[in-house]
Amino acid sequence: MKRRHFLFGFLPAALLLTVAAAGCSPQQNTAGGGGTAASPAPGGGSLGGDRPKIGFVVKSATEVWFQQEWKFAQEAADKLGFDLVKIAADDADKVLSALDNLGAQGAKGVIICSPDVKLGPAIVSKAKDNNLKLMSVDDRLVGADGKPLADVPHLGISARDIGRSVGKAIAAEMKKRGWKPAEVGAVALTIDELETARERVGGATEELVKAGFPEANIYRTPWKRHDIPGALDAANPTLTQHPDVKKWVAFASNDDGVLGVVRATEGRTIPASDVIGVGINGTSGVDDFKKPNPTGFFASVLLSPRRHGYDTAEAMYRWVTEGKEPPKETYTTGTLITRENYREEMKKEGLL
Ligand code: FCA
Repeated sequence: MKRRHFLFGFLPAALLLTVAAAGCSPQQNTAGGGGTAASPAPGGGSLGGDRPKIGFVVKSATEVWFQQEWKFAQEAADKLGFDLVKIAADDADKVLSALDNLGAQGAKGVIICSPDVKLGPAIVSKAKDNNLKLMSVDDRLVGADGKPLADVPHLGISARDIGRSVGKAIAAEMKKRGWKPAEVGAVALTIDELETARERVGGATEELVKAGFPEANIYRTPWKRHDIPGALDAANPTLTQHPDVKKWVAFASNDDGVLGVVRATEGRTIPASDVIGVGINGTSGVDDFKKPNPTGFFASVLLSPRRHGYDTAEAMYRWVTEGKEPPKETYTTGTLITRENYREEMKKEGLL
């Protein structure tokens, strides 16, 4: 799939983001793309009365990553001429009723990042009942046996490789700061039920150990509520249990996890210079880079919400209008960003 560059700032997406940023609890939300005020289709696509409708269901409307994904999906809708229905669904009931709701609105397809990938078979059957073509983004749906649903087209990240670059970045920075691995503790926030998270944390662990980090000093800590406060709460007991450790590194499946750990170290007045946190996404970690003084959030692997939002929406549009099915698997890559290079890298992605 091709990379595309467009102008930003379409009003519906902006309005939606304002609602999400104001702390609107995740719920069905058809503001933005689903409106009937059909905007022109500058890039061609279907003109006239029958614009196709496509749903984009995400597990969290408050996580910046998903706001960005929606924003780029909306760009595809505006450019190609279809209506995008954005729905946040943070539990099984909301996911299933979102699919019924889309069916009732006459939507033709849906892209989903489910709050629980084990809902896979239920999602497939609901989509079928509602005549919705289905593809997954970010988190791959699994069947009752825990194996990926290979028939559902999926676009995700190259999780193991991206995790490896997190581990390498931490190891390189430790070396630069002259830290002795034996004196350092690692908080690794885990979501073991989610393959992409397992792979990311697994890749980072693998590289750290390869670089000489003692495996026994990697404290795997389950991350139950997948937001920054949830990560802070998860990290605190781990830090408390190791009062002798003075230098910490942190990694997780995304920025929010690492930001939570970093906030926990700050709460315990561990100096930023004694913390090396490396995230994934770039979309929320960037807030720490913008602070005047460095924090313990040292780097992130910047992903492409544009590819995850725009490309999936375009692929679904082609599927419903031309019958062209998306590839079964597409995996995207990332770029390491720090305070030094984040501006130019984020500009390239249309994020600044
Ligand atoms: C998962 C994570 C998100 C983002 C996405 C690509 O869904 O929860 O933060 O990293 O994969």
